[in-house]
Amino acid sequence: MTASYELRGNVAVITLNNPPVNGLGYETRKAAAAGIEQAEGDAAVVAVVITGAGKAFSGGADIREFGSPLALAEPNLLSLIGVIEGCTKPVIAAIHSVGMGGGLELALGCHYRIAAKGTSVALPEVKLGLLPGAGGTQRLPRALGLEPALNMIVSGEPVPSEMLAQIPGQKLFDRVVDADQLMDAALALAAEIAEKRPLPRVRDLSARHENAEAFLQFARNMVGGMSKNFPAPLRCVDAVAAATTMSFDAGMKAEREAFVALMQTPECGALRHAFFAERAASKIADVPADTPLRPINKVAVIGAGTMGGGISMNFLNAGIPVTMLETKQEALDRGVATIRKNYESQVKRGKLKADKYEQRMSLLSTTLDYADIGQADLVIEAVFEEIGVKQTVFKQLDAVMKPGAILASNTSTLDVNAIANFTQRPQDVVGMHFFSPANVMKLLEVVRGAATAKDVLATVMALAKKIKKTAVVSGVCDGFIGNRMIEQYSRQAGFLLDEGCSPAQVDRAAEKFGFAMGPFRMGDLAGNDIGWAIRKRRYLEKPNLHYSKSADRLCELGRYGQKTGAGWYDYQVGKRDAIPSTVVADLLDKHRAALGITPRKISDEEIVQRLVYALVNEGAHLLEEGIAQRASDIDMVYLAGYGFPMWRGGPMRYADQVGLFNVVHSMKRFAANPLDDAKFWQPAPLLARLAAQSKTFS
Ligand code: T1G
Repeated sequence: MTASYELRGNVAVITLNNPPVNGLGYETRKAAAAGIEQAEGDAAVVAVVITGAGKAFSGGADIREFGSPLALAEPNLLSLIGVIEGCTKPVIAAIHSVGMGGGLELALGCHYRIAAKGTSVALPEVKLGLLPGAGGTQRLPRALGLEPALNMIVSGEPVPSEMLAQIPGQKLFDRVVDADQLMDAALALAAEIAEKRPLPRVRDLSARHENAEAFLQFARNMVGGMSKNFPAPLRCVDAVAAATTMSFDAGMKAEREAFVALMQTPECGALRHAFFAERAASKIADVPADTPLRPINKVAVIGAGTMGGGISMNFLNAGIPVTMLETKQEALDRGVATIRKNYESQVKRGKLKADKYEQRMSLLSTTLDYADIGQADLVIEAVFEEIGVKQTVFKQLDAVMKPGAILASNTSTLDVNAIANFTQRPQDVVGMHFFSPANVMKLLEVVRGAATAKDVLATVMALAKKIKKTAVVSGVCDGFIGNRMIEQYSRQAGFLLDEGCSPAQVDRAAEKFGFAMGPFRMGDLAGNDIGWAIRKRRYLEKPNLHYSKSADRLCELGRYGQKTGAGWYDYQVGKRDAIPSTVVADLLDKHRAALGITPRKISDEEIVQRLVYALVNEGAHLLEEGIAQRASDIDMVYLAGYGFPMWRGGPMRYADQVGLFNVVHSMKRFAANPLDDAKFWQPAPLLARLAAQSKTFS
């Protein structure tokens, strides 16, 4: 939790030690500052090396301290860096693995920097709704040059140290060495420069660019266009611009003001919430973090359709061999051709190198014979969404798969317990619900059956990280977390049409709120027939759960959406622009007349509240039923899988910000609407309880 101090000959070595990533928390900052002072006071010490224990040099400021007095307690990060930079003896940063955020800023305050090859270097503060607040916007442009520094600060993306070391004229790294040589190289450098004066300080350099003003104006235009709901990126540009127009101290002042202002923004709070939500989601309350994992070296995918192909690509991308199985050769050929086409378009767009494409395709094999997949460590079924078909497939899998293989279903709504019971090994069965397009969407719902073994869960959660998915555990219910909530959202969208809204009005309100796509444009994209099939099932299962019939009327006309050239909107051939449709307007007029409804004007505020609070109320039920482990998991599902605006942190976080008392109060109004669903708008007991106690979900 601190930093250690030791002497290696006449060099003092300070090792940051605050697992898991040496976040620069108060105790660590205090110990590091004390180490510098100790080195200064020891006449035998000629130089100082700062390095990090464990898996990182430093992952930056300790985000867990944000919002607490510790974050700014002295020595705060700025003061610590000032102590380092002001040290009368040379201080060398020996950076390995990860040097991010405040960790990189601390290194920039050192007089010399050595990095191990492959070290990931970044200033990711912008991803938390911030900007580097400990001198990064002033020192990095001076060390690296204006353009590469601005790109790093505005993108927040990590860059390998050896790539940065190749930038002509850069002063970021004095040396880049093999990881196992890092400390020796740092000690050797210390001996080399021990007596060298004046001590080189990044703050004394100037931020180089042949036409800074023009470049910065271009950057402002680009960044402004891409970050309309995020204040931080443009503030990053302003702060970096100060490095070219102001003195170092004036630039530092400007940076500090911007940092403190951004820290207060709701966007920063939401992005920090999302950061921790994503990491919390990977934890399963009753599955120990050190649960042994089953090795996954070979994967089989049953079904080479849109989902099967997309699922396969995730594993190919991670370097894991896949065997795709189908019932007919032409289905296999089609599936392989689609995967090839996807990769080729990535190569064309420069997103994938040609040799990587070939390497991935070489990992793909196909078969029509179940006997060929028996040795796979994991098999994922992605066949037609009908329980009878699943039964046939899982009985065959049970017969051929080796003992210990994980049997996963990509079902989006069917009962994973029922599927598990088609086999003699229900403990090896789990749901892995990918979202279409499966090779693009980050969300993966990991559906835990009653019998699913803990090591199966731990293995799938670790595998999800390897294939770059955001995995969230769901219990078994119809629709799991995401689709169960979206069903209530869609019901409200239908009622709004009945009561007088047009599809475009509802979509505009939802998209103004920040959804990537409103419910009707999304329906036209995904296919309105999918919802139609679910409603038909619902009418049989729950006859007293009423829906607007407008969507059924639409589907009866064959208006399934983009795939049929018309849906809630009209589409021109080959175009995806949603054009308001007179056919749909007439359909809705007739539909309302048949119901005896006089259309009324509905405000955007009511539209958004009914759509979002429907998610919140259903989410509260999911928490109570134990289907979702925590409210932030539900937020993660909606941020990663349903286009909920990131800067609002997710539906449950948004409800907390609005105030649960206010949410419940609005729900009372909706319950009084005879055309809505009074029963649905009864607040879930958990929501009612929290609201009454002025508490929040988180
Ligand atoms: N502070 C505290 N905890 C952190 C942390 C941090 N900066 N970064 C990660 N963790 C925790 C994380 O919550 C998880 O905890 C564990 O470490 C492993 O994380 C003034 C103000 C460093 C690349 O934004 O990008 O400096 O769940 O699963 O995949 O300018 O974590 O295990 O209990 O992600 O190996 C800027 C954010 C801070 C870096 C490691 N720094 N972290 O990835 O592990 S703001 C960041 C990451 C700042 C200054 C400003 C990654 C990683 P738990 P993990 P990983």
